[in-house]
Amino acid sequence: MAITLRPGDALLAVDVQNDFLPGGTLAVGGGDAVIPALNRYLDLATKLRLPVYASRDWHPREHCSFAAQGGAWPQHCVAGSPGAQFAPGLKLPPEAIVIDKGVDSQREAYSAFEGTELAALLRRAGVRRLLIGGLATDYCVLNTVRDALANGFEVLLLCDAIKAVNVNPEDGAHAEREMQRLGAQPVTAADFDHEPSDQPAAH
Ligand code: VGL
Ligand code: ZN
Repeated sequence: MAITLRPGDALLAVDVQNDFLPGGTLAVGGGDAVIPALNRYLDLATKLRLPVYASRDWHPREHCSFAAQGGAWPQHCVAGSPGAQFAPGLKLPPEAIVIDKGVDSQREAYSAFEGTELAALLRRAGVRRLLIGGLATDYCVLNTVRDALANGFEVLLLCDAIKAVNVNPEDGAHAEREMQRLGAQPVTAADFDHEPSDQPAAH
């Protein structure tokens, strides 16, 4: 099933931040594998002049999701801290649009759409279909995909560019099934008929 990218497509990289990578405070096992995978899609998006969005978890120091506040997670992605920076190896283009989420200390926000301008920005840019990858499959990717579909966007789930936390061992697998059930199309790089070396489509 060859997929041809076209105007109206955009790439969304979810929370590829140091704290979610090996060595970080909320490390996703093998999470660094999403970086080269996403870089291939970033390359393709840049070559085809498709817009790129990158969300980041951007919490105040006393966010409600942190254990010290009675939440479920160790402190992570404190706004402005090194752990909140995008992975240095992620080749985001300079024109990538950054979406901060989880900025309200009293609210959890797994989805990149929650409490952000993302849906409005996408509509304004004429985006109809989103290629979504990043971290973590069972939290922020799942909730972002759910909201993307609920907002009327088509979703191509980049299965080779996501990784799960797996608090329970099957969480990632369940999340992938749930996203498909909701209408996301699971894809990998081999499904695209462009190679990163391709020229932009003829105008
Ligand atoms: C995430 C747990 C807490 C995520 C964010 O980006 O998936 N997970 N905050
Ligand atoms: Zn968080």
